[in-house]
Amino acid sequence: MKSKPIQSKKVLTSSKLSTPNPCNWCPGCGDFGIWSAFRGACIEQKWDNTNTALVAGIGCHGHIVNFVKITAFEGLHGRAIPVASGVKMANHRLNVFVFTGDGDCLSEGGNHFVHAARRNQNITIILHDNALYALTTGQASPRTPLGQKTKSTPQGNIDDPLHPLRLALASGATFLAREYAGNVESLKDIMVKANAHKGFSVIQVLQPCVTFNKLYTHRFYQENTYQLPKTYDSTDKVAAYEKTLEWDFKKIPVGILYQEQRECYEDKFPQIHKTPLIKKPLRKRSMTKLFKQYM
Ligand SMILES: Cc1ncc(C[n+]2csc(CCOP(=O)(O)OP(=O)(O)O)c2C)c(N)n1
Ligand code: SF4
Repeated sequence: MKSKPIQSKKVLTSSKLSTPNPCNWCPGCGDFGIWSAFRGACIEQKWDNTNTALVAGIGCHGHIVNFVKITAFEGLHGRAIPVASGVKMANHRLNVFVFTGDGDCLSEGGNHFVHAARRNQNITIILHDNALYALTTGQASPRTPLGQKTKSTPQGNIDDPLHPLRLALASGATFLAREYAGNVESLKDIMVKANAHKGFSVIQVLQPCVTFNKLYTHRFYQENTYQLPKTYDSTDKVAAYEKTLEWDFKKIPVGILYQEQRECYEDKFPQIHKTPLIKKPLRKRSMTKLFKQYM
């Protein structure tokens, strides 16, 4: 494909990215780390309104788009990925980021996650994984561990949790990473690499919900995560699968788990290779003939 991502010529500063909206996350929420990392990446890479679009789901995570001055769409619960796919296909030169929660992405939006991965849609998913539904005050999500007591599981969760990177790998995603929200610099670097990767990129961010999740706390992640060693081969699919199993042993690897070069969805549409869809002239067409076939 010939067209390249649009490069902003302007110098981007922190104040240019700010919005007047007051931040409404609880003090200490892991979402602050994700916000800082993303702002840092925007400044470093000059991501702004001219070259980037954000899509968010519904939940505490989704508020992030109110605090970054870049064109954004906060969609229906679970439907962020199809909206982002549409944005990307309309203008594939944009950097497209999806901010989604573990409930939003894996429960209500689970089917979209699987199929966008299968198609290798060229977008970046930033999965705010707090292992429960936070905005609705702490019910179990697909990430809630077995046995954990929540508002909706007062006697302990009877379901096994879903592992998003394992699911994404099996579905065809081509960039998989995980980072703790408190490692802001490293998370920023991963966001930059995920966006540079041409294909479906998933970053599972370990995001403590300090109000409702008393198990997966900042301390838990500080004590139970480790950086993948430099010798780790991120092109080895079997090794990546094995890494996704390590959570079960309470040792949580962070870093880039997997990268693969594979044709992405937009590459399969020669009609948009030279010119993005939004730049194409609109042609007036009569639909009467088409409708008559169904009458
Ligand atoms: C179709 C639909 N179902 C349920 C809801 C209610 N609802 C709003 S936010 C939310 C939970 C969000 O949890 P998650 O996606 O994990 O995000 P978090 O709040 O934890 O960041 C739910 C169930 C809704 N708005 N729409
Ligand atoms: S409820 Fe949890 S996820 Fe939501 S803002 Fe508060 S700490 Fe963050």
